[in-house]
Amino acid sequence: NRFEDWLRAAPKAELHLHLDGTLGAGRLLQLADKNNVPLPYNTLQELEAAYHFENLQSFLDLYYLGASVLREEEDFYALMMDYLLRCRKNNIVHTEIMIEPQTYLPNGIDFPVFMAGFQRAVMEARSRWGQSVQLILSFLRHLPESAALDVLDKAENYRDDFVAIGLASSEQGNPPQKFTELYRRARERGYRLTAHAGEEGPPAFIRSALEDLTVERIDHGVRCLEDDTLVEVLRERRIPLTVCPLSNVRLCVFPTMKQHNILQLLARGLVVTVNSDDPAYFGGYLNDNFIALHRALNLNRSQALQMLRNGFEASFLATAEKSERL
Ligand code: ES4
Ligand code: ZN
Repeated sequence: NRFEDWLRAAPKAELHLHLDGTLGAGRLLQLADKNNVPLPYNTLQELEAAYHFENLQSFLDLYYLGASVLREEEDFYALMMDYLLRCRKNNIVHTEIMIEPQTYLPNGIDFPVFMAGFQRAVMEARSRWGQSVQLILSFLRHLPESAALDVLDKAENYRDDFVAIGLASSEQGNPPQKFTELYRRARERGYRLTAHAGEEGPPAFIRSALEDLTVERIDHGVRCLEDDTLVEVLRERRIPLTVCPLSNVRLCVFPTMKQHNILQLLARGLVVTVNSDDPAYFGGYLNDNFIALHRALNLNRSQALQMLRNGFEASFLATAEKSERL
């Protein structure tokens, strides 16, 4: 297939990826066994049968359980290295990876353990094949802002490892304005700013992320189409949306891929990008997301090329580094 071959070969940027979302079922069970972490699933069949979600929360319950098997530096190294090798296979030349310390800290795993594993894998990929990688320090919004502030302070020892902060987890009941002080401090410390908004939450959450948190881009943001004035703000300010098609269908944000609104977002002049979110749970890496759009929505080359270019424009690379890629 000509489109698919062309797409696979095209250089890409990925901007919305949770590292814990790349933990495949096979490695998950292997690490649970190695680290003596008890799970309610004992076989690959049992575990994979659980990969059916009704909404974001039903997914997050399995996702946090899965991540709890990560315990030792070598586990974090292996997880990061597996994903970076996937980048190479998918021609993802630049990637921005969300790391969520609040998933590991309750298990007694602290920054020195997971950061050592992540840093070693990233350095290897940079030196072995010139992979471009930036890390995003992502906070869990179902937890209090005070907990996030403590993590931001802990991350000061790793300030150079993170380009930005992000905000993920349960959107319903946890509006962006809950984290106004976190974003104020992060901005002061020179972090770039992004946040999940408008995946399950209303357009008002996208507005709050822009106004209260002063984010430069929005993760997901697909519900913006419910508010014409908001669409105009996003278009005018060229605020990128990191859209995750397979994720949205698996989490029932849209009933099927044919009903996804990504081409409407693009037609409205928004800076739309394509991303995989949690590829091990949602049935595909970045190339699979583009191919699913081609099959369901007849995504054509010019639309795909626009979104590929948007990926580099929307990245947190410095302007000089961007122009080399574009
Ligand atoms: C997530 Cl799809 C999604 N939404 C919000 N938080 C998340 N964490 C991992 N995947
Ligand atoms: Zn996400």
